Amino acid sequence: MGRFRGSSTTVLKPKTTKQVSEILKWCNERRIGVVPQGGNTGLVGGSVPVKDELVLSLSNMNQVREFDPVSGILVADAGCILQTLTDYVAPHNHIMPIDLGAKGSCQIGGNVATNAGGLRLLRYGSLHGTVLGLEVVLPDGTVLDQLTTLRKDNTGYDIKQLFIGAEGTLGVITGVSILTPPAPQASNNVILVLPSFQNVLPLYQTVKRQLSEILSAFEFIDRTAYDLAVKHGQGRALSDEDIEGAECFVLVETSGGKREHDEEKLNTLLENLLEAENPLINTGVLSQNPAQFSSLWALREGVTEAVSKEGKPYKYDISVPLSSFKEVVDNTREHLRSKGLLHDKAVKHVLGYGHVGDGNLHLNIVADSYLPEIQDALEPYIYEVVSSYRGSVSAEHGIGYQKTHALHYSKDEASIALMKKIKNAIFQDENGLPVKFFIQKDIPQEIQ
Ligand code: FAD
Ligand code: 2HG
Ligand code: ZN
Repeated sequence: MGRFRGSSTTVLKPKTTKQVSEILKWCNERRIGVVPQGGNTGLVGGSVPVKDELVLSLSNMNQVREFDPVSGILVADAGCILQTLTDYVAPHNHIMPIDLGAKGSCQIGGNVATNAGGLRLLRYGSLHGTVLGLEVVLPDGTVLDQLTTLRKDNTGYDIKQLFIGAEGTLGVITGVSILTPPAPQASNNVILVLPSFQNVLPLYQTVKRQLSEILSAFEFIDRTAYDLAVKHGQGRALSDEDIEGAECFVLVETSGGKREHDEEKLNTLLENLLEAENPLINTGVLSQNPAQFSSLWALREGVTEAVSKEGKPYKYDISVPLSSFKEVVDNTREHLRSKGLLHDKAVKHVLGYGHVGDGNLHLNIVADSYLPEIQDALEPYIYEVVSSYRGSVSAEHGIGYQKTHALHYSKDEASIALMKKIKNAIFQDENGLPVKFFIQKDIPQEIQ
């Protein structure tokens, strides 16, 4: 996002876990701040230095360690790029349980560190379920070998879970063991064009009921998000006729075992939707071949890139009730308008998109430039809205540098205190005292 900038002089790119261990031990003894960096695609400023920290890049740790085609268990270095792993397991008829727009650059270690959600969570669940084991280097250089490939292991606390989503604040992930599901025999997708956001919820219920086991994604983009994706060349635009009167769009993907069966189910769904007395959709555009399948996905996956091309993005990745998605986007726009900030030289667009099935809305505000008055208008306004729904101020992107001050909107005091205790238990010096130094340059004040 080009929003955060530090003044580091050093990037280290270790090739082995032993080297990571030596680096962390050396830095820990000298109280040198370290920023673990994966593919640097994170959206909350967690992977970039903000002061003069040492950058520890995992990009040279990029080997697959083992793959068992029978169980589908993959063990890989943390620096392997997600797309590379996807390509690696594909000939064995497996897929990665996680997929996201940044797949060409993000690393599996970064995905695990952020507990990234993405486009397949609806079907395959979160990384808390699919990651079987981790190898982690603790701040003092200790290597924690939890790289098991066991499906079951109830021997005490499940310590690896602590590092999933810890964003590098507790240690550096160097290896990941992950369960890869069998590749679906058939995948289809369709973009449904909706006249009103009100229809999204009943549509989701209908689609779930009718597609049941073959439904693998249900993603939402509003009209502004669609227009920006098209403007910046993400995917192929639908025809003018198809998008006439469209307030928003839903991308539905199916993944199943038999093409004819899945196609029949999807076609029947479309027919039922279009022929209903009060149709929930204006129309549906079904992909007819692999190129169209990718092109429809690009309209959804490409929104982040389109937003960055359009201007300077303010990003809010929130969990709120599905029924409030539109209200949150519209109210934010009106709030900015009431402050006189909705014009070409300030905020150009307010848009919403996201993972309906996960209750996760991406609220993006695109500005001409980053301005303090926009920032002040957005925060704490948005966090208070989220808090009023008992939602989350970071559904899937993490806390990073950007959201540290907002943690208390989603976590109560007791939870923050417990996080602090856990952190202190890991960051002890040889006298048993918690060290006042952290592996990542900026930890929420509340848990320092
Ligand atoms: P980085 O950005 O390098 O790092 C992210 C954080 O993890 C930092 O705090 C860093 O210090 C830490 N870290 C990185 N590697 C390690 C390691 N080996 N050990 C310990 N800590 C580490 N996120 C979603 O959840 N769902 C999405 O659908 C999604 N889509 C995206 C689409 C685009 C186009 C982009 C640009 C981003 C998207 N993201 C999404 C954000 C997401 O968090 C990242 O893309 C990804 O998970 C981060 O991986 P990375 O390797 O780039 O990590
Ligand atoms: C997505 O779902 C990502 O496309 C990115 O999580 C969201 O850029 C964003 O705000
Ligand atoms: Zn997302």
